[in-house]
Amino acid sequence: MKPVIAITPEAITLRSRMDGRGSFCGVSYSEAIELGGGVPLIVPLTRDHRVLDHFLETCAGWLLTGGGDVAAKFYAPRMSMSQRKRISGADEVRDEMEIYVLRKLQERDQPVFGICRGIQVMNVAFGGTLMPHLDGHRNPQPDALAHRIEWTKHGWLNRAMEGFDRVNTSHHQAVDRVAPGFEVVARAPDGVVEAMERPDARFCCGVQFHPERLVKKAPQFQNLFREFVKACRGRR
Ligand SMILES: [Mn+2]
Repeated sequence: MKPVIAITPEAITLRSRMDGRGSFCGVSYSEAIELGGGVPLIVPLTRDHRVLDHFLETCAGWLLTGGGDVAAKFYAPRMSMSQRKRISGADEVRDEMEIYVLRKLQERDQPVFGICRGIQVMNVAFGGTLMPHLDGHRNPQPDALAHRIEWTKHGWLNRAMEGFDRVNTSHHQAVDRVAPGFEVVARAPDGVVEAMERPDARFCCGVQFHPERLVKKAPQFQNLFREFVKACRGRR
């Protein structure tokens, strides 16, 4: 049996629809899970713990995807107005849902992989903070290997990517103070955190770049999903 991987979607609003609030998940995420040997399952946006507990029970691992910014109240309740203005696309239902799921996954030692916003909400869920805005990390081409990374520690991610050191970049926030229990494993040349992992977990990793957009371009990115799905095997 292939492991079922829960994927969290992005909250979006379509003004053209009466019931405009909905969820969206780029097909590149589900395709990357399929390529990695798993079965993707896009979960609903909800903060109902009974519903989330059901998916925690029935899915082998979770993939946290990109999207809007995490609301400031979850990591910097006293943030200045000028900084707060840089935050966009925050959805508190998604924030609360992912923070709840992350803490439960930690308790259960179940695998989780966070991409872009995923690494950021992972850091927030365990007590870290975010930079509300930074320049130089937005490249309009989704699969351009736009900047280098320097691997600072060996671990899951470095091994899976065989030390490959060029990534795409499509973010305006980043991890600031790193949550206790996590190790930064890769940084951009300007010092921005590009990957981190929790050494004592079965698989708890986050990347600031978008490997799902590069799986067909370089095998190292596909390896990330294969290793993640492999870590999920053996769990329901
Ligand atoms: Mn970057």
